[in-house]
Amino acid sequence: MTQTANSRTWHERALRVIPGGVSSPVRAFASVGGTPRYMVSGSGSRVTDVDGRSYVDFIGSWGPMIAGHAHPDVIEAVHAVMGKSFSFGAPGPHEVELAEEIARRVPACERVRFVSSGTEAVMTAVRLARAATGRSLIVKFSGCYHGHADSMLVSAGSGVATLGLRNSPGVTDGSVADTVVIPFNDFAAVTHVFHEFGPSIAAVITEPAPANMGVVPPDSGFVKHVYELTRQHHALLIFDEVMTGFRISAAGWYGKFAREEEIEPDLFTFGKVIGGGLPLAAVGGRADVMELLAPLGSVYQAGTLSGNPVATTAGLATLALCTDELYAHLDRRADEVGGLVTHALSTAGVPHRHQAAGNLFSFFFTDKPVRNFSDAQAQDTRAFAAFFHALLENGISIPPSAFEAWFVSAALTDDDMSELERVLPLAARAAARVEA
Ligand code: KE4
Repeated sequence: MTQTANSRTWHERALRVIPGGVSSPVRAFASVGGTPRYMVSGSGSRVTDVDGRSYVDFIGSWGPMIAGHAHPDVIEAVHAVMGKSFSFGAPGPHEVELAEEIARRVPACERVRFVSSGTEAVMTAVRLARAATGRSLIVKFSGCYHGHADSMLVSAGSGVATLGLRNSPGVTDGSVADTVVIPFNDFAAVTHVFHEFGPSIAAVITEPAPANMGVVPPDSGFVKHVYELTRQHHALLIFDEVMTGFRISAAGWYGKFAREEEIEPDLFTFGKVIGGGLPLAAVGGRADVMELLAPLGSVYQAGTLSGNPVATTAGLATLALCTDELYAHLDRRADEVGGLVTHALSTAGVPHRHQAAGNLFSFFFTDKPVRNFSDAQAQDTRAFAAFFHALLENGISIPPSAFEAWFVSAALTDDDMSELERVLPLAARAAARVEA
């Protein structure tokens, strides 16, 4: 496997000052091996590394670059405000406009509070749920990732799954004592946990369609079942839509699937797309719950840069591009990519599962359905690694983990698809050689 010299040099230099050489573990190629590529620019559907090598990008900063890199509308909007200072530590019009846009798209978000990361949004949602109910227990599903707050780092997905960690040192038993973890898509388990602990459960938090163990869509009726149990037991339902929100529809998974099933979460967390690539996330939901937040209520939460004018402007400009036509286009592109990869892996005789939630999708290297985290962990990650590197060596950048979703952008072109189609047989054969 040839390394791009400059990425290697940069990585050696990074390792001397940054743990693992990265600012977020999943970027380190820990589960696929090799040296991460050091990226320096992006435009449309492509990113370019320090060696000047260009890649069709299916990571998109893990979701935010839904309209493509350096979209001229977003760049222009940010340029128009950044010259007026980046942050005031005071309220401003842009955050009001962004909150109004979120509430327009997701009417269940009667109030919105901005933070700087999905982790902070989840921390706030969990604290609110406990304050609103006076209860302690939070139920989560194994393989779902809700950021790196202590109470959520139990059988988490994404980088925790990628690194094969069960939990994290430094997370005390006390801080996870009130977190109950059950398998996703397990109707009996969620019924049992409410039967056992109902009066103590503050909330269930879930990715409505988990995408941090790879993409594991909910079985028909599962989310509704969870919702109904929360109603019966007066617990809250928190939809963690940091990944799905404003990506799989104008109103995320909620807009695409939940409303028609009359599922009304009490709280939501959002991130990624609403910041357009700048640090911005949000917690939103029922006014009576959200207004427990200081300064109206006594649930404390704060952030120096929360809702700053540059990040909110980038989010507004990105959402302005996220029209129904864009979502329809993303769905078509996602279907196209899924078809190309499935054809190549099938032709090479590589066992695989293509699983999708709207335009979020991933491939598991197994021939068995993946309905939960233990199914996902049973996949052949070595075959994935071979597939990953063969693509990367040939100019296609997919997430460096078998436990992540692929991200399509509206900037993908037919030429990008042709490039992918050209490289896929080679990558599929690389996976087949490992399988053999
Ligand atoms: P951040 O704190 O990374 O902004 O958001 C945490 C988070 C919360 N909830 C969900 C459903 C999420 O997917 C995330 C973060 N997603 C990962 C990608 N799988 C971030 C990538 C990374 O950790 O570098």
